[in-house]
Amino acid sequence: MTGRVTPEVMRQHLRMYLVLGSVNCFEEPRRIVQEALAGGATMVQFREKGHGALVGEQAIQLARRIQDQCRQAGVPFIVNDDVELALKLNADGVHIGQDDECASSVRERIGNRILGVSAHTVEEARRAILHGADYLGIGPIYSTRSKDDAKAVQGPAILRELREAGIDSPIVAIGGITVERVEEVIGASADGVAVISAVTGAESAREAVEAFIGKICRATERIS
Ligand code: FQP
Ligand code: MG
Repeated sequence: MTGRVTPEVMRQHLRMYLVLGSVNCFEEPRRIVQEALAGGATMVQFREKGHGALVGEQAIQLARRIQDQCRQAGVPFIVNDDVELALKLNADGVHIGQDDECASSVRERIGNRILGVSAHTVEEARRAILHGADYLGIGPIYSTRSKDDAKAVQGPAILRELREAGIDSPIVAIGGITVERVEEVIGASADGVAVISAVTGAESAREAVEAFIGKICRATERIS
């Protein structure tokens, strides 16, 4: 058995992280995923929630299809919230937030799979790492319409604050991130960006992802 993902590899996976569910898609989710993977998305999260979300067998079917696509592209497939589903599908990982099951108990259940945890403060971030998180999802950095119960907008300052507090774990920024905002977010020391609508709502998901990747590469070169 291989061990936990290393921080170096985790940072690579986080560069261009696509998060989506059927609710976010105006066309076949699998087409958007295909395009995004062709454009170079580095990780995908299945987040099937919100008004009109699929449940039961239909949700599982969609998850399986996206997982297959990820497998073929060699990109990790992460399940949001639903640890049971992640285990059933043998997903590469799980993402949980502060209102979900406790990180340490999820870590016990998922073994060496990737564990992502949402955090909004230095304290939450420290606890998440202590409890076994492989990466932190930090946001909302900007205002977003993809999450009804999103917390207050934090701005990129929270990213700098976490680093100044000595947190050097892999961090992905989420919430309202557009291509134009990549430089600011990476400059504030995120390892990557997680996006929903900037890709699912784009005319071409592939071109959107390519534009993100281009910006991320340039921004990372600048700070390293
Ligand atoms: N960061 C990320 C990630 N993914 C997420 N799903 C969240 C943050 C939000 O539990 P949570 O997690 O606060 O809300 P929800 O379950 O509604 O998504 F960085 F991984 F992209
Ligand atoms: Mg959650």
